[in-house]
Amino acid sequence: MTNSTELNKAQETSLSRDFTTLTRHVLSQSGGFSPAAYDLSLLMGRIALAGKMIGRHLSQAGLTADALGVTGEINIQGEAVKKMDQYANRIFIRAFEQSGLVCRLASEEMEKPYYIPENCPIGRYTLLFDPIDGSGNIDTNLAVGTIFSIRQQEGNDETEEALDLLQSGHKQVGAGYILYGSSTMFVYSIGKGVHAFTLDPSLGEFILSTTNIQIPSHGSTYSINEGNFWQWDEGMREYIRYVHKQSGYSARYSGALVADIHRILFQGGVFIYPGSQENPDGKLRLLYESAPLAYLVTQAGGKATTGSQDIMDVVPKKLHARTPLIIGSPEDVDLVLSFSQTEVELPNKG
Ligand code: P6P
Repeated sequence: MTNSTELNKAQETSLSRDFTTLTRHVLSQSGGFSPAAYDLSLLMGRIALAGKMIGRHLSQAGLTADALGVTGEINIQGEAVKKMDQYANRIFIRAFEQSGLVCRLASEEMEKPYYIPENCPIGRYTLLFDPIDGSGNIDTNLAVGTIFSIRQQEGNDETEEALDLLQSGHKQVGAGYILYGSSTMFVYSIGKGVHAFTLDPSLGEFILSTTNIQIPSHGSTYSINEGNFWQWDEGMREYIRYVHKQSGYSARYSGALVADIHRILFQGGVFIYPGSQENPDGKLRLLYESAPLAYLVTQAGGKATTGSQDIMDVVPKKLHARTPLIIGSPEDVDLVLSFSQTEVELPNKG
């Protein structure tokens, strides 16, 4: 029989949890109630609003005429544009117009940055984002995500080159992702640890579910598209042969970077999208995919590298620059790197 004290304690815990909303948490993380803290909290709240609207559209896509499939256009990446990509990109634009928060949006779906001049005198942030990561999964109802990165707006560079964005990942003031999976989750950091929120549809709020996530030092998962095996260099092929021979490794690859990273953030392991003979820089974009995820994973105690340089140190030459990516638990990233030396010294795994 639960006595009233235990009941009250449980109710108190539940109430406290329900009031730890995303915007309140960002305020507490920002260490006070300064205008900058409020701006960041409101900005995160607008990203969350966009995520809720995208999640709602995804959940009804199968029942909504004209929601699925391709638009017939090819984006700057040379990829077929999914209708959902375009919808999600428009959602972000609408979420930040008249917000006074963000002066410029840079997206995988837009060749050039999108300026919101009425915000620029006030909103001193640039938001970089991949509105739907893994959109190939949409038509088969598999997990997809949104990735975002927040940088200070420096100068009034309204030229389309957005030269001030071509700086390293250390210039990020915050980053995160939204995972549209069995539940919708919002995971972010503003440099004080990594925190996860789960959408409570009955409240329409993202509620804190895991705080100060620490990635395990090692995990059993290796996540890579082995269909490209013969495209890789010999060191990467040796790594794959090594994990094939070792017991205790599992291959998991969803086709959506956010879903694979989310698994690794919580359970450990390594995600790899290497360069190939055809595409030495790999496939993933730096500014709105690899750099924000590197920011998060390193905040959680993990590692992220191109194979020769920390992702956070890479300075892009162009807005849609690509980069190879090896990211995850420190021991597992180091194991991959140990095969990239010319002499393969097999780690003495038992
Ligand atoms: P591949 C989705 O297109 C994406 O950008 C990531 O979400 C995903 O990890 C990767 O590309 C999948 O690429 O070449 O293995 O299909």
